[in-house]
Amino acid sequence: MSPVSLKRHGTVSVITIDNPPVNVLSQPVRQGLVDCFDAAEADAATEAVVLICAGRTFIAGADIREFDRPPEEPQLPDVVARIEATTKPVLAAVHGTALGGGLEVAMACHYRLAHRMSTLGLPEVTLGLLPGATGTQRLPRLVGVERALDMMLSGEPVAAGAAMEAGLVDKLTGEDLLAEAISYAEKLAKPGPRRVRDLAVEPVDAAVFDAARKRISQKARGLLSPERIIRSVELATRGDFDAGRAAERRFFLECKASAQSQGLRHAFFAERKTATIPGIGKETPSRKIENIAVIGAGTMGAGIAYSCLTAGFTVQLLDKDEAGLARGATAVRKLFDGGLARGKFARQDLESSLQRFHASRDFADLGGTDLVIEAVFENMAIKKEVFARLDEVCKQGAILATNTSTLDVDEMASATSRPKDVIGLHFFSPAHVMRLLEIVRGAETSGDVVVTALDLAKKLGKIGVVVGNCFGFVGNRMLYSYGRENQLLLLEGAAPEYIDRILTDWGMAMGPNAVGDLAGLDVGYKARQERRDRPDDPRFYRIADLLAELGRFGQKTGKGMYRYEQGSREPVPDPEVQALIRDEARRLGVPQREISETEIVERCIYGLVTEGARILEDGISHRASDIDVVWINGYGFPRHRGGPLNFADTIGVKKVYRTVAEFEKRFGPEYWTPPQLLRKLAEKNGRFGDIGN
Ligand code: 3H9
Repeated sequence: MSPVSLKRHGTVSVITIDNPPVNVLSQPVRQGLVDCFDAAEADAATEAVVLICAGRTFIAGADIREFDRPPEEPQLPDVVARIEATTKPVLAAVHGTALGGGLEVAMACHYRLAHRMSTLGLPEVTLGLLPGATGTQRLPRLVGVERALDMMLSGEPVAAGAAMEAGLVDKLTGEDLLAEAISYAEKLAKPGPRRVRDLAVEPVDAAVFDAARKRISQKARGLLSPERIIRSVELATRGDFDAGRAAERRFFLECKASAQSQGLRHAFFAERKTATIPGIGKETPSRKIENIAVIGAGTMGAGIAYSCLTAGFTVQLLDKDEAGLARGATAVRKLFDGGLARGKFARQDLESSLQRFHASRDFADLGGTDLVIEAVFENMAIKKEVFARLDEVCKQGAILATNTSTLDVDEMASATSRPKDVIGLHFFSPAHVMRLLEIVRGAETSGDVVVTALDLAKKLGKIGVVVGNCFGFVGNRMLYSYGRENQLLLLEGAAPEYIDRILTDWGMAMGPNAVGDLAGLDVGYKARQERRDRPDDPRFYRIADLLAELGRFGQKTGKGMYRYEQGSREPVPDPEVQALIRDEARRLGVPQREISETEIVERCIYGLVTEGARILEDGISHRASDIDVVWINGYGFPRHRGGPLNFADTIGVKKVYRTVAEFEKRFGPEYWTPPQLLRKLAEKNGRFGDIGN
């Protein structure tokens, strides 16, 4: 049965798309639309047509899954042209979200009625695409060039009210969308069809395009689709709709075929897969969480408390130190002030959130807590003490979580009588900004605790990724390999700023040396001291350790791998560090040499890939794409490369394997022995992307 149906109500034909969950424009929908518009056109009793969707939303866009297959007829630009050509007035009735191809379909309709709570947008840029069904030509005709560029370059949807003010929507409605649409359509027979393609684009100064180009050169460095969006809109201003449409189509196909779009599409689906956990069925219940306690009122604890408060939980911040607790409470308040200033919520929401916030120094206050998140100093003995105390005071069924970034969750669980209730919730700093939550499942953590943690992530607006228990879990375990190569490259003669520039040019949000200074070199130093399986290699993180031992902790001390002028976060290369690295290399007998850009990228990024492969082999992650999600959302890995393992798939696992095998010969087997999984995949021409899906 077709997902598109036609039913006449008096003189109005209603075409309904019913393609759950989000009414994407897959081939049967496109065919159904053409058939139904043909039928409505041919029906003499029909004077106007309404296009509406069943279920929770209007059309959410083209079916992205189809982009990896050869295109099937009818194609969306033709469907859109068919809708616009209808000789009877066509009204789009929008609810939920009208996104991408969905908004393009709505713009091909002659009028648009939108539910007050709906949103409309062209998010194609987030998938490395541009609107490919005349969106780049129609939107500027409706809302003007500047607004259209903003919407398409940010990909952010706009609320129906704002869309109406901008000219994208003709009328807003309350609850009964269908009834209001029919009544509105009945009045449209007289004005008749009104086609967006016939509207003129208001002329703008060329400076508008220069400004947009400047913006993308800063924000979307090296990305193809933003530039193609700007060019398409420039063409729209020339007034020839068909020429603009043809160029847009060419650009769309170019972007769709690009590795950037493939990587971004991979990231889109990877992020939606993380909630499916092998062995935990949909029937597994979630525990009820209303009251959350955060132990440790440092920066991380305050950030976690703030995130939980803004998500509607009641939060208790606990610290044994009075002054520390006061500082934590002030930090929470400051985060709220910042949120208010940025328009994240209204003042009354702030006040009601703060009413749910309590500070305490007494563990005995935690008796009613549903979930405790421990965020104390990264030291096993201290953490075990905290867990033993929690075991005494918390009610049965409470979840006891640790925010450790590297330490053994099972060992902490062993300090309690209820290891099945213990889990790792590894937030990333700043906790209220970073979207990743690594959910560490201990050997005994029960399924419902994992499900509850995934639910919590969703409520906090984060992406929860379930990982196993090992030193550093997924993210930091891989970071060790990446950082290890950075450190070795320093000793071998590559300057910190050279390595950082090459890796940021490659797409990393920041270089590893600038990141170290931002996070604090003392933090990594202490974590390495706690590490039991630290390699017996004098070169291992030698430069970072040396700087930390000299009190050069990074930005907070004004000196680290770089130096920082008073009050500035701008890293300045420091000759002292260069001399120190040279001396240390000499002392350790490491010859310094010129190192190519390719070698830097390969050693750092293949370091990530090989550790990722080991993580899969060890069962710490059960899906390659989960590893990609961790690195994209927690470590600034370029989203358009789809994560480290997707990147390996893109360039070919065979190539990665061959290079790693060469590195084994060149640099020794200690770090570079190719994992079995990498070898096996290379032998059978396999892909990481097929693991765990
Ligand atoms: C485009 O339109 C190109 C055109 O300009 C030109 C063409 C020629 N395709 O996110 P959810 C799946 S590009 C295929 O969990 P929510 C999703 O994977 C497109 N599948 O729900 C998930 O599947 P599963 C432009 C899609 O309520 C399920 O639907 N449009 C698509 O949190 C539910 O999704 C976009 O970029 C899709 N387009 O959020 C919008 N969309 O259940 C992309 C969703 O198997 N979509 N799925 O895991 C979204 O932003 C959100 O899905 C939406 C709902 C806000 C709609």
